[in-house]
Amino acid sequence: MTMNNQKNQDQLAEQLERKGLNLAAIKESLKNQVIELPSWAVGNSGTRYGTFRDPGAAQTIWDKIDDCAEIQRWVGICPKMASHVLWDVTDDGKYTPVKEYAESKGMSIGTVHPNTFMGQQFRFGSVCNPFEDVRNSTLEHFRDCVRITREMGSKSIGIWLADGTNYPGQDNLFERKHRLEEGLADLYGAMDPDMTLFVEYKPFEPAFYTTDIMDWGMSLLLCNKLGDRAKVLVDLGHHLPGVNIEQIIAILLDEKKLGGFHLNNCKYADDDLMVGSINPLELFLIYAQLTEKEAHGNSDEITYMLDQSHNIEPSIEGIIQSVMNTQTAFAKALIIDRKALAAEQQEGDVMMANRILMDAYETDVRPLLAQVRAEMGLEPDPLLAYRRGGYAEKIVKKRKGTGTNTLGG
Ligand code: AFD
Ligand code: MN
Ligand code: MN
Repeated sequence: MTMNNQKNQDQLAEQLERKGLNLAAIKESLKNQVIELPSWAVGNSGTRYGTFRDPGAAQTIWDKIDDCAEIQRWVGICPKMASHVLWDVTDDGKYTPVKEYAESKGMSIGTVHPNTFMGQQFRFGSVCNPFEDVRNSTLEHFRDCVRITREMGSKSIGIWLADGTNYPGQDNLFERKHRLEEGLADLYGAMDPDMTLFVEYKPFEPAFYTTDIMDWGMSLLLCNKLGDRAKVLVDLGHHLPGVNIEQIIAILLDEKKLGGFHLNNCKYADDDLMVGSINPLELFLIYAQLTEKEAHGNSDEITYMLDQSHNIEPSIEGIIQSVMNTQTAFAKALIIDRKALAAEQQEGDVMMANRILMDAYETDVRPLLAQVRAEMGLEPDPLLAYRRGGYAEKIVKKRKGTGTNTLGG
């Protein structure tokens, strides 16, 4: 560490000591942060208007593991890849080789996501579908996902249902709720005893009149009915404009029913942009709840995943920047002067309480993060280091012409 850096570190340590905070403990928290990388984000992805294909984009689950391992090489806090079963299929339907290949690359498989929205049979939904044969085929898929989760060595299943209706009168809403509860109970009962189910919610899209799991309240209702190993999954892009997400986080944490996050950012709807790129203050305020001492009870059991769609930026670069943005929000939340904040809250001094919180948000934590990365044996700027590493050029050559990896067309 250079003299100047050491001086900065000492100054920072003193500032933090005055707040009753410990620099070494903060650095430890930052080193222990874990974010699962989404297998479905490293390949080509697009919108319903089309996909801009990048040469070299991952095609197979093996490519995806390679790309995630490359990201992990530079960021150091993403040792797991979350999988989406129907986008990560193997030729022989066996997944133990996937676990072994991931391990050979220093990775492991994180949360496994069933896929109940791509098949033609899901026109009117999956478990909420009015036709029993579709509901039954969905339950079969769920059971296969439990097997895949087990073979991949994962302990968590993340379920997002696109189920819903488009028109008033289309279906009986009471019956849809009953089908939903029965279907999820079947999945929950099929899980191994050491598996956890994350139940994701979303207000609309692809259904536009009702979505069967439309908000955090419905997800919490279902999780409470299912049992201790069912928890709410909060996708940051799944809230109508203006919803206070950090308040939802505080409630779910207090109920010990926050299972995890799909991290992304949005401006208007489920835009799946880089987390922290549009509204970094919101991300900081979410981490400010996650790092409340009362939350510590189960905040280390929470699963953080990116869930993003990189349509115009190179996927790997978008993911690396997203990880860095999440580290920034977490670091800023860790340096909040909690003692002084609590005192001003008890005094009812609105101005000073807000100022103390915003003081942490306004702090430049890049030197702290650079130091943490240095102590982890990593470059201070993972994105620039990745660019210098030459991986992007390598995969273009290696994957040229495979699958849909052709420019334009
Ligand atoms: C879409 C859905 C939801 C889901 C993700 C991966 O909106 O967020 O988690 O696809 O299946 O973004
Ligand atoms: Mn999601
Ligand atoms: Mn989404």
